[in-house]
Amino acid sequence: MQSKHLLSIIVSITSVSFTAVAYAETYRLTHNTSNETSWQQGAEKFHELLNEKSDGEIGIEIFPNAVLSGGDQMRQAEMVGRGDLDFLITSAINVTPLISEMAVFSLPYLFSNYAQVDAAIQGEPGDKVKAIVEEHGIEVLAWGENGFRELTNSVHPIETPEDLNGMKVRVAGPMYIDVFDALGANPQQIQWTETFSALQQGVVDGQENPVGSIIVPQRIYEVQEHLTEWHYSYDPIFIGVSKQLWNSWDDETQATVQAAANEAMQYQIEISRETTASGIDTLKENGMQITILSEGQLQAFRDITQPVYESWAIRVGKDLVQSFEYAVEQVPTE
Ligand code: X2X
Repeated sequence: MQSKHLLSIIVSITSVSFTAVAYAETYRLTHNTSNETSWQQGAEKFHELLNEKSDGEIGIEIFPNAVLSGGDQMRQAEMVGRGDLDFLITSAINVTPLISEMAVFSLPYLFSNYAQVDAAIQGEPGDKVKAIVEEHGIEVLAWGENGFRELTNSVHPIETPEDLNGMKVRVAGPMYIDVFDALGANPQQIQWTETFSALQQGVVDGQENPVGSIIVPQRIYEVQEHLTEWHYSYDPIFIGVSKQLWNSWDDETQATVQAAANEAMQYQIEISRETTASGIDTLKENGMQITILSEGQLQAFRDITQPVYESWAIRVGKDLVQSFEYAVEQVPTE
């Protein structure tokens, strides 16, 4: 009799705590930059909006610097795809080892301006990529922006491909290795979280990243003297969620999560573009020397990276590349 009573107490305690968890879900979100970036601000906005729209039922715990994948920025997508992690914010180039089609956005010199970027990525071509990523267990909720990637180094101003000859440059992913090989540089793939100290210690001389999203907030100007605005590759980010988790939600929850992601990424894009617009001045104030290339100088970089465009276009798939090219062509270059 007494033990039966004890059992019923245990059962009721268990169910009380179970009920409490079921009414306030906290999910884990991984991203691979510091907590100073617009990626982090986008993640915080996502948490805020989710909380608000779900009347406090859903929250997000944010883990920057890819800590949940042991600092390995490429592994985050794999983990979310398997359902081991809930949400991620990462940039397209990090997903290329898992899904080669994700390289389409960053093909060298595909995009010349934001209007072209928006037409393609927020339009039908972007939706095609979403459908491909979904097959790998990740629901892409909304696209945000890392940005046009610019080149920095600690040796000398870069004005021509020859200036890159033999230079040790840290790159993020496989396609960029091919690009820098084509440019005659010496590319090395290094985790982003290890790049600042690699630059500081002279393991590498240079790196490439967007001004507003990364170079300014992660204070790359402290370890780099020169920046060349060459806009060679565009890199989007996205909020993704494990398909397994997504499928476990009813329509209403899905709509709430979707709406929060849309707004959060819109907000993130705004910050990223504002910081980029003011970024060159910030970098100058912090002692960087800025090189702006003329149209003729840019053409030399376009020409030399064209074979990499061609070979990666084959890996991505002709149809997908063409849908991006078509969307770009509908928008004037300047
Ligand atoms: O690693 C990088 O360079 C970064 C932070 O831009 C990416 O995630 C691709």
